[in-house]
Amino acid sequence: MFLKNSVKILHTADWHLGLISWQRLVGIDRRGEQREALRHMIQVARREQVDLIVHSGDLFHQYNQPPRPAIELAVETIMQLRSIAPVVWVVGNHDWYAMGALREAFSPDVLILREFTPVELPDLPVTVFPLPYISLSKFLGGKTGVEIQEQARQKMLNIFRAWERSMKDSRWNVLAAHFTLEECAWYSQANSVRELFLKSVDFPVGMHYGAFGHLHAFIHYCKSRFPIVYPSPLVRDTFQQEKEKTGCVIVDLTEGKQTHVKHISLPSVKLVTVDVEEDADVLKVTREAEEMSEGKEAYVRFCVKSVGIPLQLRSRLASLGGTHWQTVAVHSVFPSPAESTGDQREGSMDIQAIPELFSGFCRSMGLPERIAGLFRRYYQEAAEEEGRDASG
Ligand SMILES: [Mn+2]
Repeated sequence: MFLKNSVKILHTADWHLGLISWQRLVGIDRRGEQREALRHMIQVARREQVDLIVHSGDLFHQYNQPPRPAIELAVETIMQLRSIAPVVWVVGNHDWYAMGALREAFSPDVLILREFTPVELPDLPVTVFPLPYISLSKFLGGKTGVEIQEQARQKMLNIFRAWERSMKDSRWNVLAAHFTLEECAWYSQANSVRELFLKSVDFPVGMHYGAFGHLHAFIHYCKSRFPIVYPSPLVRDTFQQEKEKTGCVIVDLTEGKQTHVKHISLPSVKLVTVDVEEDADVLKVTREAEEMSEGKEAYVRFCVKSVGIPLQLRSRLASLGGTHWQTVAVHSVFPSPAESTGDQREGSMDIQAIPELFSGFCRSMGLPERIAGLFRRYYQEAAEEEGRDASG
C-alpha cells in the first residue's frame, strides 16, 4: 500500500470579496451574488467530501482595508469550509494590505501562506509549495529596467532548486500560486511590466498539481509535466469575462491514476452586451436586452456604435432595466468597416478616426465646433510631421 493513496482537493481562487462593479455608472455591490456562490461552494465541499481546500489568492478585492461586511463574509465562509477540511490560503495581489486587519480574524489552523516556504500539512500526505503574489520590483528589491523578467526568472529558479529538498515521494506535492503562467499571458489580467511571469518548464520535477489563481478564467493547462489549473473567479467582474465560467474545481489525486480535474459552476449573474445603432429605437433595444438575458438575472452593457454618445441617448440607455436585468454600463464603440469581433473591439480603431472621435465628444459635451476644428488641425500637423520623420 502507498502512503499517499488518494487525496481530493477543492481548489478555488479570486473571490474578490468587497468588489463594487461599474462604479462609473451605478456601482453594484456584488456581495449578495458572492454570498450565494459561496453557499453553494460549501455544499460542494461537503458533498464531495474533500480532504483539503486550497484558496489560491484574492480572497478580497480592496488593496486597502476591505469593508467590514466583506471581512465578515470571508470569515464566515472560511470557518465553515474549515469545519469540512483543512484550509490553505496563498495570498494574492489584492490581499496583501488586508492582512493587517485579518491576522486575528481566522483561527490559527487556517494556513495563511505569505512566504515561499514549503509546508507539510500535518494530517494529510500533502506538501504545499506556495507562491504568494509579489510584484516584480518588490521581488527584485526595487530594480527596474530591461531583462527584469530574466533576472526574476533566475531568482525564482533558485527558489525552485531549494524546494527540491522538501519533495518526498511519499507525499503529494501541490504548487499553490497567485501568478500569471507565461503560456497563458494573453489573458487580460496579465501585465509584463509589473508582474513576474512563470514558465511551466521551470517548475521542479515531482510536482503533482498546480493550484493557480490570478487569471480570471477556467484554464486547465495540460502541456506541462503536471496539470496547472486556474479555477475561474467567483463572479464575472468585467465584460471581458462575459463568456467565461465561474466557480471552483475538484481535483482527484490518486496513486497510479491520471489526475482528474472537474470544474464546478457556481451560480452567478449573467453579463450581457447589447449592440446599439446610433439611431436605435429604445423600445427595440429594451426588448433585445430582455431576450438576451433569457429571463435570468443579468447585468447589461450597451455598446453604441457611434463616436461619442449624445447625452440624451446615454441617459435613456442608462435608465433602462427589466424585472431581471439592469443597465450597468453604456459604452461608445467606434463603428469599423470590417466589423471586428471579440473583446478587442473597443481598442481597435483607425488612427484617422481620432479627430472624428474627438469632434463627436465635443458635440456630446456641447463644446464649440471651433475646438474640434483646432484639434483636427494640430492632429493633422502632427501626423504630417511624423510622416516626414519616417521618410527622412
Ligand atoms: Mn484576482
